[in-house]
Amino acid sequence: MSIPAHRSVLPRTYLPPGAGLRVDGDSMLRRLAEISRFGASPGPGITRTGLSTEENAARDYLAGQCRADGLVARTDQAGNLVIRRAGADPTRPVVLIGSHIDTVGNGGRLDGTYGVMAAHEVLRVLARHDVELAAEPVAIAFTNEEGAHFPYPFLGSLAIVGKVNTGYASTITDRDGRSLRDALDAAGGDLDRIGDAAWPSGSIAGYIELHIEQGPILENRDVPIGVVEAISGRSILDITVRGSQGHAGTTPMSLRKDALVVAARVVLAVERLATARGLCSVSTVGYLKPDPNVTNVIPGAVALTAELRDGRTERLRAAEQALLTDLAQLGTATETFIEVDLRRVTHPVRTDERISRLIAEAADGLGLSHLTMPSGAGHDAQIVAEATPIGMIFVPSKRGISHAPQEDTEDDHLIAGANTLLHTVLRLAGEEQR
Ligand code: HGY
Ligand code: MN
Ligand code: MN
Repeated sequence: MSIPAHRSVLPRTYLPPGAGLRVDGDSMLRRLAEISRFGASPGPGITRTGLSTEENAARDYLAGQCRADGLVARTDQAGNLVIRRAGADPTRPVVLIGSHIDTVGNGGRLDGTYGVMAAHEVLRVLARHDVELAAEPVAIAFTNEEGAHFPYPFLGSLAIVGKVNTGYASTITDRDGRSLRDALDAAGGDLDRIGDAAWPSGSIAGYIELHIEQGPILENRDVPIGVVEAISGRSILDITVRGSQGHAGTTPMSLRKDALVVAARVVLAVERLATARGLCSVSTVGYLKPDPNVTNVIPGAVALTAELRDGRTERLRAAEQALLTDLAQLGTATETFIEVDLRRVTHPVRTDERISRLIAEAADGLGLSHLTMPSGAGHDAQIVAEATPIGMIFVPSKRGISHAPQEDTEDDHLIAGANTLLHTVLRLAGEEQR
């Protein structure tokens, strides 16, 4: 019977007697604070976007920490940092653990990075106690999970499952025109050889990702550990509305084809998909750029993105179709041209029942209450699921806030999550003490 956590936070010394291995929470938190410096200025929040100089510096910092611990850290052709124990037998199957170290703009210090630093700490503990396991735990820091600067999300995890569309990736530039190719080069990768980053089929026995919940459920239920059962899928529609640019003072209202007024109706149509029409779980326009974006000019064009998410594929498809129909009708009614490029970024996935059971057992063994729940956020785990069974562990987010400077989690919950990851790895990798 697991003991419910207390309203405030878990007392730091809360451990059942004879608990066995534990992470070094203080040193993990210290390194988490240190890596959070990269991208922290000018602030607020952290801007350490994928393949940026800030992410490269953070990766180098972590690689240095690994080497100081006697671990082997190397950057693959996709810019992922792969961390292993020295002298590990490369023929053994691998239990992969990790997450991403890139952030959104003005993001938080924990999204992704917490899971990477905890995975590093798990490898440190196993090495320090010389624990030999049937499968080898390997930690990974994926790059560009968010796609916040170079709009190719999940680049790193797509690379290890061999699913990068290099033709499309070679067309990707940031909004300043810098190519993803050049940025990947600067990060130590190589787009032309990104195929080398793929892991052989069957070489990964399982993948476990520890992550902050980024929502309010665990905190509201006062439960320290979430066992994720499914991860939402995501579609992005890149939309361009083309009207007629003109003089804001002399153009009669009846003669205007104001692209921004039409775009405003697009934004409301997107919002209604999830609210009034209930066609998908959530729908968002997070990016919108009028052109020329000048006070006394009627916008001639607007670029915007609609992002739709749901846990069920058929609902996502229906929501996509409903929006496409809305946009076609809106273009006709307003005599504007509305172009749409539909990108199905991820499919909804379910996590592996056996790994989820091991996560729950690990939490029980640590005396931590846990809750089975879905993930509304997307994660590298749903990409890695193409190659191996996956599991995800959540810890509470304060006030459910994420992708914002206020993103935060209690230290005790961060430590509890890392210990749950450690004991799930021990179970999944099949402990064989020497
Ligand atoms: O957007 C997401 O769901 C994730 O944070 N990349
Ligand atoms: Mn995120
Ligand atoms: Mn994340």
